[in-house]
Amino acid sequence: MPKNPSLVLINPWIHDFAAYDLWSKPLGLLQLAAYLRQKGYSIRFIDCLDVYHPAMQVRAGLKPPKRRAYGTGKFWKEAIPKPPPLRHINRVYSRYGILPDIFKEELRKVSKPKAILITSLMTYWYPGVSEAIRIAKEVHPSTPVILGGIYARLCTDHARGHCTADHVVTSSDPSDLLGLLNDLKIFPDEVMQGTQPPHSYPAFDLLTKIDYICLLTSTGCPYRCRYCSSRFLYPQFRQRDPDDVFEEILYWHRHYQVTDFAFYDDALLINGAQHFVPLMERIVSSGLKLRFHTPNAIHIREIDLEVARLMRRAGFATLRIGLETADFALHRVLDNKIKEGEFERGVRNLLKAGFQSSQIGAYIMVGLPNQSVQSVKETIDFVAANGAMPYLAEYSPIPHTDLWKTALDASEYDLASEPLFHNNTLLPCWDESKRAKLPELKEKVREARGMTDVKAQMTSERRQKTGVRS
Ligand code: B12
Ligand code: SF4
Repeated sequence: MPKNPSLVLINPWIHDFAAYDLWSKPLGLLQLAAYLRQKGYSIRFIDCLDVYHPAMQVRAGLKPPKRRAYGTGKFWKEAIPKPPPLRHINRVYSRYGILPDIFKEELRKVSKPKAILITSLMTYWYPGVSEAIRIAKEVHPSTPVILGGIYARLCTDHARGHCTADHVVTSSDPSDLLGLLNDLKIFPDEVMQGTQPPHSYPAFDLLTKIDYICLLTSTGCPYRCRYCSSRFLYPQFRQRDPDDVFEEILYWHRHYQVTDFAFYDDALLINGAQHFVPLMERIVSSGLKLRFHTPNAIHIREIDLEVARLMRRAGFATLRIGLETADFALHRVLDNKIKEGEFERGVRNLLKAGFQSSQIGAYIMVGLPNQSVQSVKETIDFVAANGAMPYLAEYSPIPHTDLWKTALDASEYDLASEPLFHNNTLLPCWDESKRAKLPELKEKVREARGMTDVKAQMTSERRQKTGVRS
């Protein structure tokens, strides 16, 4: 690697009321880093969310963020003033990540980079993106800044108007970025010619420390749920060769001793016989001791007993299921991904395969336009009654989704011109009276989780007494 890399890639801060590292890594940016390295560019990666940044560890008075199971945990954080549109929210707003002066020091380590590339994720996290761009431009005023990622794609006009990037890229095809770099006369470094990057997988080796690897075995999703932007972001559903995914897993395990892997797929289990099952069979027969997680949720209807057993044997440690609601009339309006009886059957298969209730979480959407509080309560009961753990997922309205227009009509916020109002913490599509019930719903979830735990323990004790193996 040359001393002075030509491209700086930035994973910006999160500005929000809450943020948690739930296997959260800038996978898109790390994919680009790998691609650009292969094309001969030299890269400096600056991760504003780096939990292990050496300069943060030695700063007096800072308490290191607590890390939890399987590589998840807290970020560094510093309270900051709320942006004016969020002033009325009675909660502390923070910048999650490293301190701005440490970020500046990182930028200064590279003299005259040829371009600065920055990613973006949630639409309502754009203030962290803007701040990072502003500082990058202060330090390197003559370097072009290129913004890409999910916010840039979902709110392109806003990004062009509010972030001071010189270019906003809306494509998910890395060759379009290459085209832009060529137009800007930013070519691969001569010094890199002939040197081989270590691998072609997303460049997790650029992180200070790898706690886990995020995997994408497919892009897109064959479903068309009205609240989701998967179809807009990835119009085609494409799956990778399972052997190639297996090699990727093996690479990180062998070279970096990684044991935790989180799937980012929108539709991991679809077309399972050709995709998921062969991948898991290879994992099982390799004898590797790995743990898998599905923070982005999986489709319960795909989990028959064979799949459940395979998941268990392969090492799935935490599962999240996209139930959303137990109100099937609402499902028929919003999506077509689950029918009556499928959740019960899938959870039964998982329990039969030996998963504990505590490992099976079901996401329940809260705050959808026209959704009642009662329907959320009934869904919590439904999940608990079936031996799974309820997890509330507050609805974030997303531009370019089918439900966007309904969300605009239902919300008292100006969602169209201010992405800060997409923040799921606001429950922007519920009125004040329904919002006031959120603490009650959270309490109900806590109780339901406790009950499910107790029930699971009793079942296991009963099984032990009667000699039934779990
Ligand atoms: C994994 C994931 C998560 C993870 C965390 C991910 C992380 N890194 O932190 C978890 C499970 C924790 C999560 C949580 C949530 N998520 Co989420 N998540 C995703 C998901 C599935 C994948 C993101 C990803 O990495 N994609 C893969 C990479 C390869 O794609 P990419 O980043 O877009 O990068 C490509 C391009 O954009 C481009 N690119 C990227 N950077 C750059 C930079 C430059 C310079 C250039 C040129 C190009 C470029 O190149 C890449 C290669 O093609 C997306 C949906 C999706 N399919 O993308 C939803 C998504 C981002 N999440 C969404 C939502 C709604 C949520 C939740 C609100 C759900 C909930 N109600 O609880 C929470 C919010 C959490 C919070 N704290 O606020 C929404 C967005 C909402 C919004 N308003 O922005 C999405 C779009 C899904 C949806 N429903 O439509 N999420
Ligand atoms: S199944 Fe999941 S990823 Fe697919 S469209 Fe529905 S919500 Fe989006």
